[in-house]
Amino acid sequence: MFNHSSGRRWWAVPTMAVVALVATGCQSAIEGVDDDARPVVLVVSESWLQSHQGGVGGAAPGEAQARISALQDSIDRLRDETHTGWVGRQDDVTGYLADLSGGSWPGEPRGFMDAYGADLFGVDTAALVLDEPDSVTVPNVTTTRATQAVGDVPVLDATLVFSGRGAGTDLRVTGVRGRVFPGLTTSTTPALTAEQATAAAVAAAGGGAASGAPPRLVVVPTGTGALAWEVTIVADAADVLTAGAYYIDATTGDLLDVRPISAEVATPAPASLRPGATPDTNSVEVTGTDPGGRTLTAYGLKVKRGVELTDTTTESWDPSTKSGSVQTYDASAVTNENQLPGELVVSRTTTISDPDVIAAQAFSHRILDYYASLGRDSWDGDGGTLLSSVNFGPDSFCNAFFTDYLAQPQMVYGNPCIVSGQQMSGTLVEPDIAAHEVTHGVTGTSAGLLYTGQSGALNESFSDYFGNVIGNLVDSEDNATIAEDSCADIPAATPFCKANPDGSLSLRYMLNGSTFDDYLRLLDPGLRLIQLMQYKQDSGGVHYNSAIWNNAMWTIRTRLAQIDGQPGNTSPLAQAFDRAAYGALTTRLTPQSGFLDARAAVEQVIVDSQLDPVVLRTAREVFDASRICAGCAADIKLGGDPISTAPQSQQQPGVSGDRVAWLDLSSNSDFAGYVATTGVDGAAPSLSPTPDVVLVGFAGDAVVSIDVRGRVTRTAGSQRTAVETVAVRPAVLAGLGGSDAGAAWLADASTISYLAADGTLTKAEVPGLQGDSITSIGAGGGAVAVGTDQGRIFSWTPGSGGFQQVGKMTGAVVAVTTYGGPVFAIDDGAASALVTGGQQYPVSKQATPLGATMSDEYVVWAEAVGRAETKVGRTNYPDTDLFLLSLGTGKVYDLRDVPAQQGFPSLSGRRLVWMDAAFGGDDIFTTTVAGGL
Ligand SMILES: [Ca+2]
Ligand SMILES: [Ca+2]
Ligand SMILES: [Ca+2]
Ligand SMILES: [Ca+2]
Ligand SMILES: [Zn+2]
Repeated sequence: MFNHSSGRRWWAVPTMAVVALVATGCQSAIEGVDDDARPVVLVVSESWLQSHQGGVGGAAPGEAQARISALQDSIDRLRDETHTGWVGRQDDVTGYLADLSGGSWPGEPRGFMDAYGADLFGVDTAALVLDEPDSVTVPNVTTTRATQAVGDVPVLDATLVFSGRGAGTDLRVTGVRGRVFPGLTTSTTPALTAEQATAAAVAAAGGGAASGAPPRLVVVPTGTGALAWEVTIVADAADVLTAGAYYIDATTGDLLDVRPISAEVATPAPASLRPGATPDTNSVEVTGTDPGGRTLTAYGLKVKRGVELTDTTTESWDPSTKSGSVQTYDASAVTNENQLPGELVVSRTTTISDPDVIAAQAFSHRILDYYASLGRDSWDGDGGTLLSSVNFGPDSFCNAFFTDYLAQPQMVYGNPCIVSGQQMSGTLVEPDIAAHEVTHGVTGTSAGLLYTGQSGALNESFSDYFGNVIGNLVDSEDNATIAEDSCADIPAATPFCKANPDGSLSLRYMLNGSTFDDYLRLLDPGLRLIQLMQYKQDSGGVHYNSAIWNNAMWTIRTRLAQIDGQPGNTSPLAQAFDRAAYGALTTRLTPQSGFLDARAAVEQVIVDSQLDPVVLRTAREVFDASRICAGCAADIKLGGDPISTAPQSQQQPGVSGDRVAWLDLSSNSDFAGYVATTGVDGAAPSLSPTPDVVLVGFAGDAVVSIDVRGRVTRTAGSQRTAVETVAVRPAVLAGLGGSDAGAAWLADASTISYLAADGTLTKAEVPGLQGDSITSIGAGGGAVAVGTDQGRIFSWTPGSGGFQQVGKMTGAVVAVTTYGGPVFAIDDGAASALVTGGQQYPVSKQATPLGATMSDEYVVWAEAVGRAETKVGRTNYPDTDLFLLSLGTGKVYDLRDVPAQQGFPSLSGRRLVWMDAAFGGDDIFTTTVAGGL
């Protein structure tokens, strides 16, 4: 999205490592591998170790130690043989290596895997399909991608990437990253047909329909492997929970897994441009005038009715598959995203009358040409067709976006932005916007940067960077403004067209002066609040925080052009830097990468590409001045002790005694993830087996989770028990009320399930709903509270009677908590109230929907304390602090008067945990609250 984000992004990049520790002499947890004389050659995975030590997780005692010793021996052997400093990092899932680097081995990846594959990665060359080497994306570096297969059937999520140097007989392997799965022996002959599997997937989805893409056979890498049909289900645009890839066991017809990802499940292939194919013989040139008055030339195909806007003159055009063209559709008649792309435009003559149509068709081709010049085969690196739809939505839509969730990803442009009669912008079909959106497609099929917090800000920023690089090339300009052409005829600043220091108007300005000290510390409120009330806070401020990376990158580029004494469009140094930025994005970054990772990636590629030393020096100076450097961020006052500050988004924290649990979004979805659990000491967390959980909370010592299919699971120690299956959409809207005594969730429209600490399940109907829907659930002290969209508050003590209405808020109840009898509720009008002893007392008027919790002594919630501001503008988002109400004295305290948003508190006794944005992402913090307040 250009202005606002969608909660709906799916990325197809494998999950990266979560936690690891170095196996040195001081880590005595690993018996038999402590050898002070050895160099540290292996970073052991704490996650893998926890689940494989002492026989847990199917491993025999001692097996974990044996594996680690064997890996160390193999790395030592490799070091000895090559006399180079190889270091390995153990994979969290397989226990073999996830990353090997630091050395140099003479030969090709194939030979390397013959010699070392089985020992280091658990598979050898026979299990791999190697792609053609790519030496285009990063000059002087050769990247070779390999996927694992059983027979002809690809193994899901199994990829290794080899980096190397040199060519021909002088080729060397210098690094291997990724994950492959040993021990897969499943048969590859399906018992079910594709049709039977499709029917099973549609039934399992309970809605939606199979996409046009034919199901494919894959091996799901659990145990010895399970042969499965992968069926893509598409659904209504808003239905993020039904749509996804469904994996149907090809032998039994059982549903094995669901993943919230698009049809683009294939791993992105490296650039491998086919030799330019000949355009279709019916190809003709078309012309027209775009909304900015440019005379543009594009291409179409002669058909009976005139000229169809399919451009087959692109470098990615492939006549055999009819893919890789550029097409433009008219979406005037489209009323929801499901009907996209609309009608393929057919013009009666070669003169195109709709200015938006000729603009989309011409700019799209220019954008693909630019990426082809970097060695990329269309937007997806795999020769995909680039579709655009113009004239989408009402005039107040005011946006353009790149869909990566429809069966056929595409560009969508709204009309000029008019809100309440005021013209906010001109056309949105202009070069910067087009290139910005297509670059989202490039990112989605390469780094897969998650659209939240720092990774989301980087995702936005790379789109602005290449949007402006390409926009400047198209227009032969040298500006730092984004979407200035949309503001050409706007007389004065509007919310879309903002005033720049030089007097110009544009949507954003690259040289905005922001540094990391200006980082907007907002939380990403997660799926429930997005679906319930569109409360998304720009996914943690991605369109504000992108300004920091924009400013740094464009400053570097501008200085390099100045050194060359040329405009950016022709400066060799600026172009070399563009290539380094592209190499960093497509070969070094991962879904969770933050600003420091991105700086390191850019600098690594500059070094590997052997660019003029002035490029590295300039980049370092500017990154330092932008405060994008380890340890150079301004001192931030913290509200407590960090439990987890890993770069991914951590949401829905809960505490029970000294245990903490949360939802870890480190996989390929912005809303479904792993359950992470650890102690209040913040030791490395352990993760649930699959990243498909949407709700999590404690029920006593046990953890309760609800996954994308509505399956409720109780996990106590290593024991996982299926509790029940619920309708997932209403359950997500209501949320999961967890506590150290028990957990409650919505079993169906009016029935609440309560799981006590001992595992007992009790159900109760909420009476007298009168058509209300339940919008929040809280649990604590053995009681349950629910709130509705009409403001009604109900309370129930499982084991003694049913629900009773106890209170009424003015607006919809968006957060509710209880302990024993008293209930605390927050409505969507920012009012909070305490209900106790049959009375309702107003508490505050600036309460946020960012959660509430309660003990026998205190209530804690997130209160707005001002407005978050940045160098690039005021936001509509509050700064928040955790407030405390003492039930004993009635006093209210600002518990944590510290910068950054705090929210989603959870209490167990006086132990408090919450979500905190102090470090620029969604992290988990803890403290103990004093008594006697
Ligand atoms: Ca521009
Ligand atoms: Ca322009
Ligand atoms: Ca704060
Ligand atoms: Ca985080
Ligand atoms: Zn964007």
